[in-house]
Amino acid sequence: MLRKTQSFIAFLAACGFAVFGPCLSALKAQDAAGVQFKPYGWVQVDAAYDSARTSYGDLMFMIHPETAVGAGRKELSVSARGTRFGINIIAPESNGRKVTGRIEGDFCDDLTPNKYALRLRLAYVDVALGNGWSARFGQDWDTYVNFHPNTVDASILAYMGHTYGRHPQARLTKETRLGEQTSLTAKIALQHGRNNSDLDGDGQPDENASAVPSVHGSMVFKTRLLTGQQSVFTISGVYGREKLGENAAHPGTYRSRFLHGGIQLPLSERFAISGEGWMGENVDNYLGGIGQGINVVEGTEISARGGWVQGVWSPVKAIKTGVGFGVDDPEDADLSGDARTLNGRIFANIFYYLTDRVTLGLEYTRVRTDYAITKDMQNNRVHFGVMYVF
Ligand SMILES: [Ca+2]
Ligand SMILES: [Ca+2]
Ligand SMILES: [Ca+2]
Repeated sequence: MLRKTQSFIAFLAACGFAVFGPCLSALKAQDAAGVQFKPYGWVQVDAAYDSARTSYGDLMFMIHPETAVGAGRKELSVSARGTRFGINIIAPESNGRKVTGRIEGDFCDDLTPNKYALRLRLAYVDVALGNGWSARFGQDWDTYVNFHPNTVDASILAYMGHTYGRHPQARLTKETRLGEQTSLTAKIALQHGRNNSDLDGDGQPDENASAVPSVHGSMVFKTRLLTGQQSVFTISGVYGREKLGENAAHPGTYRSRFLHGGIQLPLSERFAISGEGWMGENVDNYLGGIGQGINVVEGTEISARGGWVQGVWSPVKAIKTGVGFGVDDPEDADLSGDARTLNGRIFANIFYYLTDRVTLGLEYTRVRTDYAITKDMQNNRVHFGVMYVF
């Protein structure tokens, strides 16, 4: 089994990135033990015009402050780093347990155009325990992440109201059927942080220094209300700790707390609204607080709140169009220096499904990033993307 898996991975690597799409399509494989490997993914190219430079170009989180080199200049950025591939792994039932797994990567961590480095996004095993119980171990989306906004920009409103992350974790899930179309799912997990912040500069990530995992819980209620499609209601919470050592101006243990809710509500067969809202402190691990978690000058956690709302309309099968906004608003009194005090965008987009597998997306976005001391920045953005899903 191990050798089969190794040879499969070796074959996958041998395919090469330039041709991996066609290779993977031909690779729906099954080994001698009956373990199935189902490849999936997409090829993506993005071109974004910004009237003021952003971090990070075609994958936008915020506008550069006027003190940054080249800030305020217009820019065209183009990349294929949103390209992604993954493998679903399905093992035959054994000891009455069904085991599935997933490995997925993309290239979004590398900010140098045209020579992207592969990044591990997901890698987990999931064991179905029966009666709606399941256990998952590995790196997955954070437990409070139940859905995303529909944007051309692959940052999906990061630092602008949509909180998310992928972290190593151990998660226990119980799904209870309450009716034919109604279910309640409870999830609890121990997770570890991702952003590796070392604010006291002692060489040890501050979350590692606390020597405890963060605790995540989420409840998801799904039912059919106004249409044949499912409505989703979620409520989630997080508690974690980070520790700054003697190097810091204010050594000690800092909390990370997070309360999060979401709604996905189809109002007709062709129109749906969705959104999320959250509040918390020291939530930079989850792309909240515009990436600002602890104020090391004052020795306090930075409180923040935010959210997003989007309406999506599908007038015909081949077209999906939406408008929405997202905002992340840290508490100004918790910030020091030229901190980011507000970050948000309003956007309108249209997706055209050229074929079942090829999608063209066009998005206009008006962006605003406010700074505590220097000028508040604004940006007009036009983003065009093409995606080939396999
Ligand atoms: Ca540290
Ligand atoms: Ca933090
Ligand atoms: Ca603010």
